[in-house]
Amino acid sequence: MAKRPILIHPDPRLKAVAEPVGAITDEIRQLGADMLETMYDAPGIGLAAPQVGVLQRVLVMDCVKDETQPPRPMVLVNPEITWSSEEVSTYEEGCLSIPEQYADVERPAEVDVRWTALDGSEQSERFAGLWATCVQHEIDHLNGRLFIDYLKPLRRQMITRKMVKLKREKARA
Ligand code: K1U
Ligand code: ZN
Repeated sequence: MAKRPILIHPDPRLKAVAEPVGAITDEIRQLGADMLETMYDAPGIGLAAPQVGVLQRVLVMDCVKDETQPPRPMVLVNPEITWSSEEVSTYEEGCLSIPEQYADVERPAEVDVRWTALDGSEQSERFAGLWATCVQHEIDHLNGRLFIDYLKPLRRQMITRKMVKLKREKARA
């Protein structure tokens, strides 16, 4: 396993629509393992392949927050939302590609998701709570959408300016 660098907004790769994965290869299994290591190290509860510069439809997540519970690392290939609840919930979201910026985002409270697992099997599950918020945030990444795209233009611009400044400072350091 290897940690991969996380892209910081703005970056054209974070605005691109990722390509479906054709087959589960060793390269995809390696990508999943590297993404989990990168996510746990950050630390984060999710990560999508475009955030590490790979424009393929792969995401990882583990939303187990209670440290007395065992971790649940998940790798979802070609995930698709097949049902969304009418009920919505609001969560103060963050993003590893937009460090230290948080905002309330309203999304369906529950979603059904279908995906391919790393053993090639087809899976589906209903997600609720933080898992539902996270899987929708990560699928948005696969479609080139960031949580700040749900905000009013002025707030989005302010956050983007802060990120441009942060990237400039990081490049100088
Ligand atoms: O996709 C990402 O950028 C990861 C992001 C996922 C996410 C967070 C909140 C709501 C929806 C999706 C993060 O993991 S940000 C970091 C974070 O939330 C966290 C970090 C440490 C402990 C607990 C949470
Ligand atoms: Zn994110």
